[in-house]
Amino acid sequence: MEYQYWNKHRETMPREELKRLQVERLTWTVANALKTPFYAERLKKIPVDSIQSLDDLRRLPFTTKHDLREGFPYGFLSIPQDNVVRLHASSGTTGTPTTVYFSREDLGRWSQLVARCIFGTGCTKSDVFQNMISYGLFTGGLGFHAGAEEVGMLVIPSGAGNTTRQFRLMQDFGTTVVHATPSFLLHVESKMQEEAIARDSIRLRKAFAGAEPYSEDTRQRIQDLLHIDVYNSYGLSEMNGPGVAFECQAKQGLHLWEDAYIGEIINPDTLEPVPDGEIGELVLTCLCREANPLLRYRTRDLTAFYCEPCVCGRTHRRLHRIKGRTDDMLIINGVNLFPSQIEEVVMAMPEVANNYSIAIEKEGALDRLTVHIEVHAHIFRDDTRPLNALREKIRKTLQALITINPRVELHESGSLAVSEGKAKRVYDNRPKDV
Ligand code: DLL
Repeated sequence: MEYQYWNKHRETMPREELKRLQVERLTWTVANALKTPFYAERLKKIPVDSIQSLDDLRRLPFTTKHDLREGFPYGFLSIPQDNVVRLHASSGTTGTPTTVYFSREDLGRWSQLVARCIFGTGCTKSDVFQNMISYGLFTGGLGFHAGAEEVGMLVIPSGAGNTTRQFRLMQDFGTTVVHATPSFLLHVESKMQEEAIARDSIRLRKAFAGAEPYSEDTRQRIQDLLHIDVYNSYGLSEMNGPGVAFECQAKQGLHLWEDAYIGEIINPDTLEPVPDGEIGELVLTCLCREANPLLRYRTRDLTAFYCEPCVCGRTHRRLHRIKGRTDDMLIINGVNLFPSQIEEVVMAMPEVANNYSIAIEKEGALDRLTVHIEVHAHIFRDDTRPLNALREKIRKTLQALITINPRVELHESGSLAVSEGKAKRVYDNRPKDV
């Protein structure tokens, strides 16, 4: 396959050269961080001049979401506010939101990174790009918008939701590429069936799907149902937003752009690095952000590095698909469970339609896990045997994998709640300890 690069030199530079660039940018970043009220205090006792290599990075303290909240609103700003041209914020469903700030140059560097991701999937300026994700404080909308414009695509800023209007735009303007959360893409497919939109009335060929975890089976399902090529896209507001790591056409993991970020993977309990290739928490340091530097930020995302070089020729290491977040882990009757383990079973079953959710209740002293799953209409018939057999098959497969005996409830396609942005999959209804 012919791979295309946005910035061939940068993306394929020998690792030794890449590491030298990282060290150069790290020393700049540390000096810049000292200009923020937060790091001026936090790094007081650390001889920052001694940070001269990638190994020295480990002498710096971690930064956590809690720190960002403590520093809200301007504690992490390293330039005068007059030079800040934009802010974004995380959804902040719990507590104070966290904010990120950009100088004009930061915005330029960010859109270059997103353009690199988009171009690396084989898109060109001839593509018509429909950005079906929320604009506003969320970074997904404006972040992809700017990157796609950088590539020169025709950008349709449709935003999330309103599937009927999305189809109309696709048909009117010949959209070839979309960006959405994977759960919204599944919803789009269900709606296409419902509204009887003919596949050949749209020209779609690719999608970028990210902002929430999803399994390989879910990707496959979206690809097969919509007849498109789906690329996994990872990012977080604290590190700009999208454009942190992205799949290339080889689709064997997400290249972390190591000229812009240093990635470490640690054991979240011991805070020590895990051996190469093992799963742990991703820790990121941004290397080319002026307004809002962050050192060793604990993302809480669980992943691992692929150690072998990629066939595409890029030298930037790849991350595994995110398995979940350290704070997503559910403990059910003492057993640890990640929602992604349930998705892996459910989305691999052809009888299952495009949505599911997980509920946990307290029944007496015990926790009760119920998995609600939408299944295709043809399974709901007068004869309830196929439905019962399917329920039992799902229950057994789940139990074998997660060692918990779940209750499985099957629903007709389209009956579970859908979110336009990140899907809400887990409803933990257990009383909270006070
Ligand atoms: O979700 C940025 C983004 C926008 C990424 C559009 C990709 C596409 P936040 O709202 O700050 O930023 O949420 C970041 O979402 O720490 C992960 O837990 C999760 N996440 C993002 N991308 C993926 C992915 C944006 N591809 C948090 N797979 C991150 C799994 C993802 N989880």
